[in-house]
Amino acid sequence: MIDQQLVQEHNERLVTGVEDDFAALSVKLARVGVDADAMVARAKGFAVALPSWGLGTGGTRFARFPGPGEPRNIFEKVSDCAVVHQLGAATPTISLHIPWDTPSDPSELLGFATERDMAFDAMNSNTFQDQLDQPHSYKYGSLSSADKGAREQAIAHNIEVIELGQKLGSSALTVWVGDGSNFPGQQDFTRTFERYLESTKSVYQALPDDWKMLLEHKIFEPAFYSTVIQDWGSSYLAATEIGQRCACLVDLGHHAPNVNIEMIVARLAQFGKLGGFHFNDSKYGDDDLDSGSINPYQLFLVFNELVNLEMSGRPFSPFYMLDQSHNVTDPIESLIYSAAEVQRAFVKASLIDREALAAFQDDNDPMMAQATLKAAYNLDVEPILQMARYQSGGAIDPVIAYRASGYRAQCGIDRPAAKTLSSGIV
Ligand code: LRH
Ligand code: MN
Ligand code: MN
Repeated sequence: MIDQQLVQEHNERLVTGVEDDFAALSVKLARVGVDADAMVARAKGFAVALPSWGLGTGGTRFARFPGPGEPRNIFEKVSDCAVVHQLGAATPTISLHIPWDTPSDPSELLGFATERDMAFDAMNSNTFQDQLDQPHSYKYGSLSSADKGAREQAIAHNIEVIELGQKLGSSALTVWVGDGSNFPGQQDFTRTFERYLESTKSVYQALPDDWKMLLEHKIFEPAFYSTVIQDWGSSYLAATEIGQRCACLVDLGHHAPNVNIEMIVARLAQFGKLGGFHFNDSKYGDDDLDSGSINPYQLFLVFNELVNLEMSGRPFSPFYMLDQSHNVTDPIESLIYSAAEVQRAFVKASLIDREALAAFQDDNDPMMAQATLKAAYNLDVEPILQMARYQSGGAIDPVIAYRASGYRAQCGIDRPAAKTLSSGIV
């Protein structure tokens, strides 16, 4: 972890300016009946989970350019996550990917995380890759494979992930499969989906009563012609067939360009099947860029739906996770930044005058309806986020504090990387 003294000194240098900015914003918000302190409290209550796979440089299928001091195992990943949370104060949990993160001793891992005030969020299974010494290949699919052996192996893996998650205090399993086909005619759509449903139901039978199972859809990749759970429609059908504790997970990067994701969110929520999110941003496909870096307005509109849902008083507790990894930034900085962008969208969406919006909608006044959304979106809520971090013991400007700490350089010394030239596959 970073020396808390350093964080304090950083905050002391900035806090007067933040207090001034916050006071000015409070006056402005008070004019429209909003209590800025209540917004700080909301921001402090907001949390999004970190993806364990986002702490290293993800790269692309062409090349990976590892940075210095990247984590080499799950313990080092947890250490980095703890730093992200220490400074950004919005990410108290970690979503693990198995077998990438399988610990030899789960209780040791749990203890290590707890000592750093971190806990475990949804567990991710992985049947999109073959593992060493595994008897059946996933080359032609996993839960939906025509090969019964591959299906049974994938079911058993998912059940093992649940069992491990129970030891770590998790309460959800996220299932994303790359199953699909590259050529017309390669697979029978209906029979493939039937096999998927049958396998997934077997996994569901092993789901503890207080767990959720989240089905993550994705339009394409690695399959380039058809994917079994390609969109929210297939995901909804599957989740409905499978059972009450099964719901859909929306990864923002898993849709065709220009798809109205916020409307998908509303639909799933309306029918009780909105299970959770993988937040990231993209311009072309599943780009896994930092949240809010390309289309922050879309993120805000997603949170408009989520806050609306919360205000409606319906039971609602989706899992919020980041899912990003790429080539050009320090992953700790990117994760701090993304978490703050998601939190920003949440705060801005909380500022929408919902009564006015509903009235403009009922009056068929599109100009004023969209202006009501924009009034909240265009507000600079940075002082609220800064104040929330400050009050939570985080850093007012977490990326600056992180850079000043020299944490990465120290990791470069403590974590000597094996000397290999990483090659891309074109
Ligand atoms: C698939 C995906 C899914 C995986 C992760 C590594 O594209 O979004 O969530 O588990 O990437
Ligand atoms: Mn994802
Ligand atoms: Mn993805």
